[in-house]
Amino acid sequence: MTETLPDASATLGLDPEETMSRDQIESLQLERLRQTVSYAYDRVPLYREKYDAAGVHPDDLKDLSDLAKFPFTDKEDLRRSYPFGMFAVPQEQVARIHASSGTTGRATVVGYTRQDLDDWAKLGARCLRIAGVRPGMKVHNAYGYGLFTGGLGAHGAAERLGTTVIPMSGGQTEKQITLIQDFQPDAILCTPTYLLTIGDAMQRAGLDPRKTSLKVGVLGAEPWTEEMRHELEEMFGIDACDIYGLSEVMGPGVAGESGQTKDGCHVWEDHFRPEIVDAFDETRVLGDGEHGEIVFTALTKQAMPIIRYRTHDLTRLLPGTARPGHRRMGRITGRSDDMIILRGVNLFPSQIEELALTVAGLSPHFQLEITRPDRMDELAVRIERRDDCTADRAIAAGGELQRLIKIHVGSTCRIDVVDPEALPRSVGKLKRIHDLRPR
Ligand code: DLL
Repeated sequence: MTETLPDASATLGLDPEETMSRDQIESLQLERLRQTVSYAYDRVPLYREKYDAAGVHPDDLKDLSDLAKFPFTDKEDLRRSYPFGMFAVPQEQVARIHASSGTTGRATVVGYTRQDLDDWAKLGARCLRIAGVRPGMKVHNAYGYGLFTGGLGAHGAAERLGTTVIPMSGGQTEKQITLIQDFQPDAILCTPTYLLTIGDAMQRAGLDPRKTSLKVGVLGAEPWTEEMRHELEEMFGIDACDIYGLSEVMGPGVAGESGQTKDGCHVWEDHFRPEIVDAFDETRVLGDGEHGEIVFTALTKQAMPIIRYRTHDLTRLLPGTARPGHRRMGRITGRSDDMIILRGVNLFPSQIEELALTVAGLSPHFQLEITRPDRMDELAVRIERRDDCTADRAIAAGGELQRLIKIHVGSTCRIDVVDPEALPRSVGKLKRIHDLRPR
């Protein structure tokens, strides 16, 4: 008998659903979709009221495309149901609660049963594994622990994969650096801007981030660009992969990027059905490849079913590559509520990041300030020069960025190039936009 080589899925211990064909995934989705919509209708008054008012019933789901007949769910629904009105199980079956503070209004609260936590860990582990993290590796987790889903979500994922987890949480940058040097982790989990903060702090302390033991970064929770990937990979000599998720839909691990193809996050479609809708007319469901807002339906959640959740994240769906049965998301270009409309021109912070990182002498540390001095909105980009860029050269670099923004985005803005370390650093999700317009 000839010996056959074990295939990649057996060697890596992939979940069987990861290697399903598109057809298999879609029939699983339909079965799960019918179950979850009936489950939500029977157990959560908000869904029943919405569906009755819209004249739809779970029995109307004959096909995946029938999902478009059902109303959306949004953050406001969660706020109105504060704290536990969206839960579908009695409290004693809720094993954990997370909440996001949000900048305005009430927190949005989410709950998980034991089974939900188990699914979350499994999908998070998939994201780490597809990025290149392996059982037995040491994983430094610098996502914030607590009510934020990042820390505990990534923790569960890393444990499930069989790694040694270092639960550092966010902040205390000096201590992060000490532990990275002393514990010699193979992988780091944090936001891209926090990794930048750590790298910067290392360089200032005379340490070379390329000399750490780190090989992989699994980075997410905020928008970032290919230029930022390049910056971080160069800075640390690592592979930097994306991980996407949101609390309302589960937390980190809804989608993860392959370290081999680095071409966007695969949505784990055995557990989530994504749709893209027109960001300005949500009644229009768009096709694969078209840009719009991504909407998610969780197919297996018990404690808090979520159907057609409006994320406000702008992206598109692309065919799967590393996991062909699961579609990929393009990079999130921004959130529809983070879009700056400057004299009629739409602009996202990620466009500034992309352009700034092509200008020699400018660093990735920037913030956007919107003011309204004379009834007209003005945008100022405050950006740090790099250490090796003199203050004189920085003026020219600022002029170059201004020119690029005018050409590529179409907006005129002021550029203030400031000294290194003049801007606040992120320890988690970075707030790039400072809106100083009168309310
Ligand atoms: O940020 C979950 C998470 C934690 C994802 C750690 C990845 C890593 P929320 O606090 O509810 O949950 O924020 C969700 O963050 O709607 C996006 O706007 C943004 N976001 C999350 N991941 C990415 C990403 C977590 N990879 C919101 N790229 C989402 C761009 C992201 N934006």
